[in-house]
Amino acid sequence: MLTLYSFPTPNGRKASILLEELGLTYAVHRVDLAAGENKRPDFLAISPITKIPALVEVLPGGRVRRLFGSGAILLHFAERTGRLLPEDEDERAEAMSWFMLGVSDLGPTAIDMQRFAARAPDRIPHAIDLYKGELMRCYSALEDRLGAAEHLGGTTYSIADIACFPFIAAAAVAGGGLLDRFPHLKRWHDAMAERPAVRRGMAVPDMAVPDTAAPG
Ligand SMILES: N[C@@H](CCC(=O)N[C@@H](CS)C(=O)NCC(=O)O)C(=O)O
Repeated sequence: MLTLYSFPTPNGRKASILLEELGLTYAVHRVDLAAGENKRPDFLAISPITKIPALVEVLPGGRVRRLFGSGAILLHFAERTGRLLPEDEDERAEAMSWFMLGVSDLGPTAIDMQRFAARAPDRIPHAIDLYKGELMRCYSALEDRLGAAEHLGGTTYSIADIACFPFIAAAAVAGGGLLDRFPHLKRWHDAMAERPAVRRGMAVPDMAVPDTAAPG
């Protein structure tokens, strides 16, 4: 029995895209970040950093396993199922590199950019310029890679693609013409957005209400 703890954010959507791609059955518990539900002691026991996504699995015999952070969730299930990571060692190394870029560069930079550009009480031009520049580095790297390969890992669709897609999708709808400026990123984004599991996974956090099961 799997329960995903999530909220409609790019990191939240990564985990549900993964679970949908793997066809796993799971329940979804909405942790309302706006209401501070992530700071409650019951959630702290699942996610020590009090961030979503997190996941709880009740194993046979009643033992409980937790996973917190989109990176850990994606990697754990890719390894466990033997899916969504290339078999070829070179391609796997490439996929791992882009997976980490999604988790440790693209995601945190996009979140910090949002914090300084849209939510900071004072406008700090240096911080905004810094994060804008860092985001451009991520987009340019992705653009170059996707000009050379179909998927981030190479020929195989993988957790590297899942780790990056929700942040690119969010930037695409935020305006600014991101996808007009990066044609290879647009080709990849549009192909990802067409995948049925990606569509379902992107929508899951929006549909989840406390203690309800996800469809499928
Ligand atoms: N390293 C984590 C970061 C997760 C993260 O930043 N989650 C955000 C939502 S996208 C969150 O829960 N924020 C609540 C908070 O900062 O209090 C991951 O990759 O999942």
